[in-house]
Amino acid sequence: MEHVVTQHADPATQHEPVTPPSRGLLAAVGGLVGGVVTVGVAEFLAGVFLRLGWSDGTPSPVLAVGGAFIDRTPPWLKTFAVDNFGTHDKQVLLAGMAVVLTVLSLLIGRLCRRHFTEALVGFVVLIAIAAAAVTSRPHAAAVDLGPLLIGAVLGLLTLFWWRDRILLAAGPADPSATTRRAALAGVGAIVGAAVLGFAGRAWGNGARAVQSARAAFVLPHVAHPVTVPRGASVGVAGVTPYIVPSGDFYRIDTAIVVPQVDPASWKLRVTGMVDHEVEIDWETLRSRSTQQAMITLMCVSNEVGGNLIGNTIWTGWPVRELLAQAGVQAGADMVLSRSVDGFTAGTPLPALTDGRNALIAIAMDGEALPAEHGFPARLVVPGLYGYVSATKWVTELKVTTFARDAGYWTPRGWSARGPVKTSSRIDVPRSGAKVAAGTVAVAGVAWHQHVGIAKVQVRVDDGPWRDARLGAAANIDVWRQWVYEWQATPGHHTLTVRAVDDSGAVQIAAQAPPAPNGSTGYHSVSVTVH
Ligand SMILES: Nc1nc2c(c(=O)[nH]1)N[C@H]1C(S)=C(S)[C@@H](COP(=O)(O)O)O[C@H]1N2
Ligand SMILES: [Mo]
Repeated sequence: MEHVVTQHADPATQHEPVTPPSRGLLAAVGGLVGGVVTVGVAEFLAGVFLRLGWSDGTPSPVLAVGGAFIDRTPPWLKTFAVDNFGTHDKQVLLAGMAVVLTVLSLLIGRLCRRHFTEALVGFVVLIAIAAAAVTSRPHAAAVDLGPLLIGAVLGLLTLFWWRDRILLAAGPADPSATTRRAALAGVGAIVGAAVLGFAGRAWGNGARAVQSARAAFVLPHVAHPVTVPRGASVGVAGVTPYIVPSGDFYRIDTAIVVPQVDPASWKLRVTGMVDHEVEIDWETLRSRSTQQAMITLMCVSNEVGGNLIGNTIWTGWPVRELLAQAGVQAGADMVLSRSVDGFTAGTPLPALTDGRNALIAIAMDGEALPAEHGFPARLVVPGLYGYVSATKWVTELKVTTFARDAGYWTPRGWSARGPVKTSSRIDVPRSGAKVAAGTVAVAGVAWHQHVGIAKVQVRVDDGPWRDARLGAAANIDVWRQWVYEWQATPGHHTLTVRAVDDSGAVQIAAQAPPAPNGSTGYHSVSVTVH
């Protein structure tokens, strides 16, 4: 109290430009301005570099750091992210990066006041980390560093300018004028740089060209159209639709932003242990894509009872025909498929050549692949988890061996081979549901792709296993719906499901997590009957 009174009473202190605490804040804000200018300019230029075709890599420092982080994600963290954020894992990562960058920028700004050299060192260290990430991305070249370095220079100039013009501005008559000026300059720079960054990103990813290419897509004439068999659906509300609409189809990949691949420049090359390399373009693939197949695709990260699985009708060209054209050499046992974004999957060669419907797919559910599901082309192989087979935005098939090469997830703790396991899921009633006593339809799906489902059984509490009624199956590569008419009695009950596949093998009862080669265990739900 006394202090304040003194201040008001003394005309000298009244002219102090800005009081110390607000100076600290002003310094921190300067760091934020410098950070946003750096990132905004770099992101804008990254878009320009991509659009002008100067870069094939990841010139965006934000996407490069995010991508490098994802590539170093251990299995437990991947499982955690998928379980908690599902398909929003990328947005969560980007939001996390924004928070970390904001905090670091504020800290660097704060240092600018009394420890300018240390602030500059901190800034340079961050730029070096981003540079390392940019140069580690697929197809990286020195030119990819351009946007980051130019952004860094402008960011540095911003820090100097802020220090000289705002922080050290000699005591003006009106302290609030400095603050006003700082606020205006700061907000202006932040908004301007952010708008620039987003504009560059939008322009650079070429989404519009790809959207119009998708819109112009016409399904090729299919020799034998595939349809849903009568009775595939058991007709119970709440059961996952037999054909999952593309908009609801689960999405899993390592791409922070969905790759926008223009079919006009897309190519698929067959390389490695082949008699002659083959390269096909979009028109060739389109004209060959006359085969349809219904295939249930599934992620190895699916937990018991999880929903990282979907069934649809794919249109494409059998991989074996393209491989035959290239001439696979003796000794090869794997095809390493590669995506524009550097992702790879190692698929056992027999799965691609043994006559099953392994496709280079260009359409799902009768329409061009959505961008997030691999437009313009992806692989789908019945009987294998997606991580070893279903490469989206595919651009290369390298014929090789398991001894020499490994797919993306193998060095990250997942099995080199990923055949799917017999599984079943209860869709209704949901766990925790309250149902009325009497007849209750317990229903869901069961699958063992490329083997087929022979039987599904339901157990109430510790009672005997009872056979469920199965919906029709289109083929052995797809799931089956099932329903069990339960005579529910009042009280709390646990319902458990298990499946038996067409080889007679009963689903594995022991609980196992997704890593390294797919979860096992029976799915149960608890319900209350009143
Ligand atoms: N390019 C690319 N393709 C990919 C992946 C990826 O990370 N990148 N993930 C694979 C995995 S783990 C799965 S389960 C399937 C999922 O395909 P979907 O997103 O169309 O459902 O894609 C596969 N293809
Ligand atoms: Mo997956």
